[in-house]
Amino acid sequence: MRCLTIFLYFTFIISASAQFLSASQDLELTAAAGTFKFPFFTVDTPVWQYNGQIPGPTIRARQGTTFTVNFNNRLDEPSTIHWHGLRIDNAMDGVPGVTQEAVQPGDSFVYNLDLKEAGTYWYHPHFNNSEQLERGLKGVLIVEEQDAQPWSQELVLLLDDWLLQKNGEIYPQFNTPRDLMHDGRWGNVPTVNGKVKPEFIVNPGERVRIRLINGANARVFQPQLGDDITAEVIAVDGRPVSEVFPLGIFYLSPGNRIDLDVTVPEDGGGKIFTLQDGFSRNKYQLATIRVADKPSVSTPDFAPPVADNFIPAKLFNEVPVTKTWDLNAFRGGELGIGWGINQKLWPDADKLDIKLGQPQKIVFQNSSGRLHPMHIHGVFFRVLERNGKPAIEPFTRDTVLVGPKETVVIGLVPEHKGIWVTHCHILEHAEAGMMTSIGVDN
Ligand SMILES: [Cu+2]
Repeated sequence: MRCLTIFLYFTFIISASAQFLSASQDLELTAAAGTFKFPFFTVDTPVWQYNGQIPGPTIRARQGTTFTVNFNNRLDEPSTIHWHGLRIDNAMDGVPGVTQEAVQPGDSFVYNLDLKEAGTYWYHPHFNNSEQLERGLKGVLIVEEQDAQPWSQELVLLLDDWLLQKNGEIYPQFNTPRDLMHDGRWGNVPTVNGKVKPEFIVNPGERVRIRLINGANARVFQPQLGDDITAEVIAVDGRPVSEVFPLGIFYLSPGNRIDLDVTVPEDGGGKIFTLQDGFSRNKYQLATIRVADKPSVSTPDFAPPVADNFIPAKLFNEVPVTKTWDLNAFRGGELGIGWGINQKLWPDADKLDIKLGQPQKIVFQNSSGRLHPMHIHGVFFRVLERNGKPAIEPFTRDTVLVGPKETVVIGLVPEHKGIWVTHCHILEHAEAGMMTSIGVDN
């Protein structure tokens, strides 16, 4: 009975954080050790969490405002917060040793976030990443458009996975040789907002905005909703697409986000739609969407915003390659296996210096047989080519999955001065050195 009570309690907390927490313009965010109840264990799992919640509170703020977060570190080790995808003042980017000093245990740091662009973002530490995120430190940050749109409802789904032992504890060895030699640490328990296969209720005829965020250390998701429900991608990595397209096959790698425009069929009352993952060989269920057995509501008729043609691919036609980054592993580094960018391990990487406003072409050349979702802080980019063939992507990104032996060419126009790190978002690879930086100046 006690377990059930705790479970219900946590369920309430999670749904409250995911659905109803609407922030004022200031927030205290405290990282500390705590416990979390997974449904299939009789014991509580020790975790690290923000404000006592798994996942951390969903922060909602409006475009055009400044949002202040007072971060308190109550962990036994240093930490910081990185605001993934936000293009903000470099000093607020949360990278220790680059944009700020690490926040020591017991100390605090104030992040002032100037929210210029609406979209789906998330936040997480940028210190000892592979352990701090895996133990539970992450949350969603939503910047709402100034002009609200008449969605019937909005669902926010933070996808994650956990590597749990039979005793209910998080597997305590991090950055193992196995993690490092492979595609990082993949868990055995996928979750959505900290829950296992949660159910979301919608009404027939509703038009629902679904925000999907991949907060896992290493797992790639390929979300699928089936053919019986219309799901179109309206935003990638926080920014509206320039042309809406069906969900189809979209690799949501660690760090990626997509926003979906989902129309529930008018005659769908009583049906259940499954959100499943199609990336792994064996498909598995992430969540279900249950349609209430009720008459249809009227479907709101509106067009979600599309991006103006921010960086046309042709802008890069005459641009020579600024830099090729070769991605590969070798013996070395503190962990015994180093993941290098041009054979160099962070922090011994070569900074790439580029000029504000000048188009740049950068090549990710994966010489390894592993996955590398490459993330650039503070800038969005377009994928121009994959393996020498033009890529057709009507959107920008801040993270791109570079497959085994694949070569991906990207184009970007830096808009914000500062030092922006670039790293693999498989956090074990990043911890093993796969990080470099871009310096943007006049
Ligand atoms: Cu990698």
